[in-house]
Amino acid sequence: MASSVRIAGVGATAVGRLGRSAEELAETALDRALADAGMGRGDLQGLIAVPSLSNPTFMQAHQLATRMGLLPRRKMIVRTIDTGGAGPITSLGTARNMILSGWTDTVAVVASDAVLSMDRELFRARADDSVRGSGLPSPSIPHGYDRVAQWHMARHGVTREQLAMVPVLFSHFAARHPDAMCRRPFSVEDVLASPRVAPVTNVLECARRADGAAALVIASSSYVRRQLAKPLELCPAIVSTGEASGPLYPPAEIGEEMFSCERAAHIAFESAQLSVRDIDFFALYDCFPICFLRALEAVGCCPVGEAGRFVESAYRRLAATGRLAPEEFPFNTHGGLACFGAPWEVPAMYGVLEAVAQLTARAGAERQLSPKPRRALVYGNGGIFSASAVAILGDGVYGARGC
Ligand code: MLC
Repeated sequence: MASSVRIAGVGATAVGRLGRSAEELAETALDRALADAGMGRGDLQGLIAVPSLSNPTFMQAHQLATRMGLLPRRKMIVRTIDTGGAGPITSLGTARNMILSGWTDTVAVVASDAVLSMDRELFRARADDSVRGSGLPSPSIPHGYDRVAQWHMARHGVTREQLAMVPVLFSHFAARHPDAMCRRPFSVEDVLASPRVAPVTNVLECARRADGAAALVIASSSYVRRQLAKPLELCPAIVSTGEASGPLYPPAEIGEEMFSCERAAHIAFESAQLSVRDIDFFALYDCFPICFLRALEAVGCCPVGEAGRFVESAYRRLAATGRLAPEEFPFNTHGGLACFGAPWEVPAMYGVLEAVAQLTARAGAERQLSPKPRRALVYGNGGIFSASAVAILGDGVYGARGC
């Protein structure tokens, strides 16, 4: 059995309007991740892909594997995983399990989409259709999150301004990332003055439509030691993962039972024998501010009902000094979904890539946490709080129930 499972290589394309198909982008990202690991296509023994919205195909991972000449091959497992935006983290966990089970030594995970190059009406129709039956007005996904935001505001006293502060904080980080779509920090006033999409959701608070792809190469530590020139210290371990599910869209009566991030985080913490105090960096899914606020509470960064005030205190520090040090707010230092960019089911991969950059001290002078974090937690969310997947990366408790 493998002693630990490592992220041996990462790769991504640019993010924005790229005018290339999801398949082409996937291929580029995967080849870059393989090159980063010092591997070739011939070294892969597994491939996991998530579906794209712009070009939905039957057995997406098989499509890609066949196109890239990875099949037919005797030792190759190919799987498509659909847990929406949680897909990359579900895939990470699945890849880890495949390796720990001894099925393979190496698995690539790839996510890609081209939803900005899509016709905007077609995007809206397909996005609305993804929550068919919800009865939500169009655009249905923003309206679904908006309903939850309103519920949370009524229950916990979160203010409209506190919601708006979330993308403001992340715009400050995104402006320091060379690949992010948001190029300048914006203010609460900018957010509140941007076009209204739903009652308590404006454009600058929405996951930003984008094209892009990202890939990971995952390998057993013994494979890394044996086959790769890359030092093991530059290959963070996948310490543990956890998953849980909720309904595809909010029920008529919203209640705590529809949320699943807390359970996913609990599973990940327990199997790693770690707690939130052991985590130095967090990549928390933030397709809309309410998703980030709920995640802060679910993983234990603040007590339930306090996330609005938690964000506001970071915002007040930013407003007082004009600058946000990554150590002051060790979350989504790449900028998150609204500010970095959101090619449909790819964004949790950007969370993993930023976590890997942080854990290996490669996030650059502007975003790197100091001291270098030992462990990161990455959370992916699918649908409208419909799927939660959490991964803990970095130093693990090896030999326990972790890796
Ligand atoms: C949009 N714009 C932004 C922005 N979002 N600008 C800055 N920051 C943001 N976050 C800009 C666009 O660039 C464009 O500018 C203008 O707003 C209009 O956006 P559009 O997308 O071109 O068209 P429109 O039909 O008006 O739709 C706006 C929108 C849509 C906000 C309703 O973008 C949308 O639905 N976004 C959310 C996407 C979504 O639901 N993703 C999944 C999240 S759930 P310009 O200059 O070009 O006019 C999830 C879980 C899962 O992540 O499972 O997937």
